[in-house]
Amino acid sequence: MTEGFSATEGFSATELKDYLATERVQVEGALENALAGILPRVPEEFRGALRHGVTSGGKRLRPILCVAGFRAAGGEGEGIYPLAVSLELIHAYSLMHDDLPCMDDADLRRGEPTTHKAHGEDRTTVAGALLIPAAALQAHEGARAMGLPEEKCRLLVEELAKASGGGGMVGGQLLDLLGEDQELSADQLDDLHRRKTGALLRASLRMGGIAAGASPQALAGLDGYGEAMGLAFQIADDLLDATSSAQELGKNPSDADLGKSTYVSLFGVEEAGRKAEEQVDAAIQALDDGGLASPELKALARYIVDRKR
Ligand code: GRG
Repeated sequence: MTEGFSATEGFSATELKDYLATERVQVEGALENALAGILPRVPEEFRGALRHGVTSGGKRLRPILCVAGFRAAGGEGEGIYPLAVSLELIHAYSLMHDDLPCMDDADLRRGEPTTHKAHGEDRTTVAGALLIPAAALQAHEGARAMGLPEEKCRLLVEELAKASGGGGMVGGQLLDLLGEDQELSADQLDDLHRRKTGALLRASLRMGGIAAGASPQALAGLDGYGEAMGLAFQIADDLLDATSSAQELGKNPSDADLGKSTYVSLFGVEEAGRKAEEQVDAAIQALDDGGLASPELKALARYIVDRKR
C-alpha cells in the first residue's frame, strides 16, 4: 500500500516509499553509531531515556533531507550520514522536551509512550539537555570525518546551533507557548513556524549543501527549497492534527486543546491545503532556480504534504 506517497517526475509512489525506507535504515545505522559514542559518556541513570528519545521511530526527515541536499549539490558517497544525524539528535531532544508536562504535556509519541511517561520527567529533562552538546560534537566530528577543512566544520556546527537556538527552534517554541489562547495573525504564525519547525528543516538542506561544496547559486536554491518546504511541512502538520485520530497520528492531536493558532484555525482546511500546495510549488521552483535537478527533493516536497503522520 502506498497511501501518503504520490508519484512525481522520476519517482513512482513505490519508489518513493522504498527510497525513504532505505534512507531510514542508513540514518538509523548512523544514529546507532552516534549513540555508541554518546551513551558511555552519559551517567547510567539517563541512558534509557536518551536511547528512548533517539530510537523510538520517526520519519528521520531532517537527516534524509540533509543527505538529499548533499547529493543534489554533487556530494557523493556515504560519509554524510554521521553529520546528517546531528540534526536528528537535536530533533529528538526537542520532542522529548516538547512532550513534557510543562510544555505540551503529551503521553503518546510515534505510537509509544512519550519519553517522560516511560522514564520519568527528571531523567527526560536531563537526557534531552545532554543531547544538545552531543549533537554539536556529532556535527563537528561528522564534518571532520568527511575530511572537510576546519573552517567548514565550524560553519556546519554554526548552522546547526543557529537553527536550534533563540533565533530558530527554541525562539519559535517560546512564541508558540506565549501564543497559547491568543489569535495570532498570519504573519505571526509564519514567523513562529519559520523558527520553530522551519529553521531546522532549512538547516538540514543547507548543511548538506555546504558539506558538498555547493556553489552560491545551488546553496540559495537549497535554502529557498528548505524555507518553502518548512512552511509546507507545518501547514500539513496542522492539517493532520485537525483531521486525524491519535491512532492514525501515533500521537494525540493537541492544537485545539492547547488553544493554539494554526493554519487550519486561521484559514480553514481547504485554504490551508491550498497554501501548502503553493509552498510545494515554491520549493520546486527554488530548486529549478538553483540549477538543482533532484528528483529526490522534488519527491520529498510532495511527500511532506501527502504524508499521513
Ligand atoms: C525551552 C522554550 C524552550 C524550548 C526547548 C522543546 C523545544 C526546545 C522545541 C520544540 C520544537 C518542536 C517540538 C517543534 C515541533 C516540530 C514538529 C512539527 C515535529 C514533528 O516532526 P516530525 O513529523 O516527527 O518530523 P517524527 O516523529 O517523524 O520525527
